[in-house]
Amino acid sequence: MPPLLNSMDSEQINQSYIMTKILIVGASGQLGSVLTEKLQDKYGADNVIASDLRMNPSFNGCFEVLDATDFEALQRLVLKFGITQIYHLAAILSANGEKAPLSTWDINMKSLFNVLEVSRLTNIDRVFFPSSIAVYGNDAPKNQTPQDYVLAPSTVYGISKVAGENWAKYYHEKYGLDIRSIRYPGVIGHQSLPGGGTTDYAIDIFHKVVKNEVFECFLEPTTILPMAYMDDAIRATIELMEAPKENISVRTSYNLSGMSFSPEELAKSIQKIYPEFEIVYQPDFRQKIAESWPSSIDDSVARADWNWKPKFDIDAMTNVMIDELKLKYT
Ligand code: AKB
Repeated sequence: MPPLLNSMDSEQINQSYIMTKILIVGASGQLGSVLTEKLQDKYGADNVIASDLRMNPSFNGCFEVLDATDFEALQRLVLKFGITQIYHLAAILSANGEKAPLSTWDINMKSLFNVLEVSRLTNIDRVFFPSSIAVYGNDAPKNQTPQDYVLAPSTVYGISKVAGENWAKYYHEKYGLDIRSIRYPGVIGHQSLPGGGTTDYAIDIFHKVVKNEVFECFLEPTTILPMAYMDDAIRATIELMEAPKENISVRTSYNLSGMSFSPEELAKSIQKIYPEFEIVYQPDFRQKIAESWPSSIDDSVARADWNWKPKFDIDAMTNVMIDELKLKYT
């Protein structure tokens, strides 16, 4: 017989945690790997099913190989585990997407359609779909880009995110699917490596710093982009997913801001700790992508709807990144 809970314990147990079974699609990626651990801590390792294209031998917990472009395979997994929530994180990012535009569109859209349809057919409670600052294009105001400005992206990744946001809204309005989304800025973390984005330089730079190497930056020194520290990005994702339904006024995707900086400003922040650190600039095709994106984002709607507030600024983020990566490399 299970031990009896005292009244305090039973009050503390949130019924929805007990009933929740989460599937993470793209769990080995930059965000997925960190989010998976956070959700395991919160909901229990048995209630979180991580999935990705290839087996992850070092993974602790329940892992399933899944190609999210395969509708039947996705549906089988959802039914097998009695999934109630899906976090769909798999996508080809901005820089890699420009190397293969048509297959990027196919992969990003097919996997999203499969998640939407399986969610509708199996009555999934809640879905998370990541969008990006890449939904904005050259014509949008660079500073404090508003939530509701016209979306005219310049990359295939951005085009797939705009389409995805509209499909999310459509599934919400037509079928009542509770799908929620954030337009992520560049996310910077020490736990995982980035995978083919334009903001990747802001992670790569820290690996070079702690290895005492010169960093060759693929963006111009003064190109300012919106960024967020990983802890803030993960907290935002979970706070949005746990917010009461009636608070969610945006069914496309929420603007989200952490901090904004240029490569030059990041180098200066690093040089406060490593004065000898050297950066050189060798801009490539990613410069044009970065130039088409906002420099800073107006996230006042997220702040008003679900109390979003970032905790990390550039120096706080630099300190943690260097401390954590020093541990990793020594
Ligand atoms: C990318 O650079 O493509 C991503 C993003 C901002 O969506 N990190």
